[in-house]
Amino acid sequence: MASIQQDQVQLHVNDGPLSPDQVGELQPSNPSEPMGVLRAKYDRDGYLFLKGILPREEVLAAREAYFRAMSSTGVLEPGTDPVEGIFNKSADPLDYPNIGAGAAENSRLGTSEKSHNFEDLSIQAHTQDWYIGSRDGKIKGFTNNQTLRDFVSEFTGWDNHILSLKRTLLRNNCPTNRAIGVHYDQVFLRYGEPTSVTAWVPLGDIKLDGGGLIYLEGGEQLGEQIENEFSAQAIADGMTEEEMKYAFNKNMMSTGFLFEGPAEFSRTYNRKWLVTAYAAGDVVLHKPHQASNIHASTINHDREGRIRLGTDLRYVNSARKFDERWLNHFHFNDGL
Ligand SMILES: O=C(O)CCC(=O)C(=O)O
Ligand SMILES: [Fe+2]
Repeated sequence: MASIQQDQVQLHVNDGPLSPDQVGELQPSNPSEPMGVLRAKYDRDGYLFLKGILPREEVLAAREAYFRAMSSTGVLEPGTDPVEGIFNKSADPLDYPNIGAGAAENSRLGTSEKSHNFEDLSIQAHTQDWYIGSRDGKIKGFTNNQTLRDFVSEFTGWDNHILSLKRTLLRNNCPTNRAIGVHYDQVFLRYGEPTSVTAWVPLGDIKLDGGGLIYLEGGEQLGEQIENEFSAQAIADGMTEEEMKYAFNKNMMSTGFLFEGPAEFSRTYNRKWLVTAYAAGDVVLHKPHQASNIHASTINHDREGRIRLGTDLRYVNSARKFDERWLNHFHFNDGL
């Protein structure tokens, strides 16, 4: 992508730098385009990058609430405004791990006492009023965002059957920390039909090198190829067909990821990673199945030390079979 080379922005993933020929551009859509057009793009690309679908102020208010709640951990640079989410220059990023970035069965990533405190607080954030709303209904809560819910309900045609899953993940990518590996979401939602919709919501602006999500270009045939490789392996392992259906993990990393390193993955399968800068208010909808969507994240190298915060909200059709393990808030060792 020309602009990336001109700007000399080097993108980094878990296994090193991405070279310019491994990178393409994620295509934006305007939420006011006709639904038919948007649905066709989602079916073709496996993602729909909706620019500015949410009010910027609402997203920034959520960012601010999150960092206010986390500030006692020392994660923020002293004297900076919490909404900026600037990482403390004198802190060690390893004391501030990115929950959900790859520990087996969502166990802790951190090893220090500081990191455990940070992880505990990051988990508590998932049940705070600003995020899930207050019991008395006075505070609506970011995850109950009506604009997004209405959009997904119309977009999918699920209408009143739309259900937003309680299990979500607020992901705090501090500069240089490990990012999420190569995966598709159905692995974690496999007790349901592969029709859920993930809404990946950046909570704040994310520069190109600020640790945003990246999507693999044209996964269609690749998904099939990977599936066939899995099946061959499963048969070689002596699995029955029923075991095979649920045992994706046996053929993958213990974490459920396809691969830890996006750079090598792109070289092996000769596919580009589609990248972009994100603004507060943008949302990417993506499909859960490997035949249509494989994604990962870059490592945060924001020059101002801005922490990348995002959340994944998931929607399902409650009239169909969905993965009920997602009806509880995220907690460590929840087996997902
Ligand atoms: O925010 C991230 O790093 C990962 C998000 C993700 O994989 C998802 O929303 O499905
Ligand atoms: Fe994902």
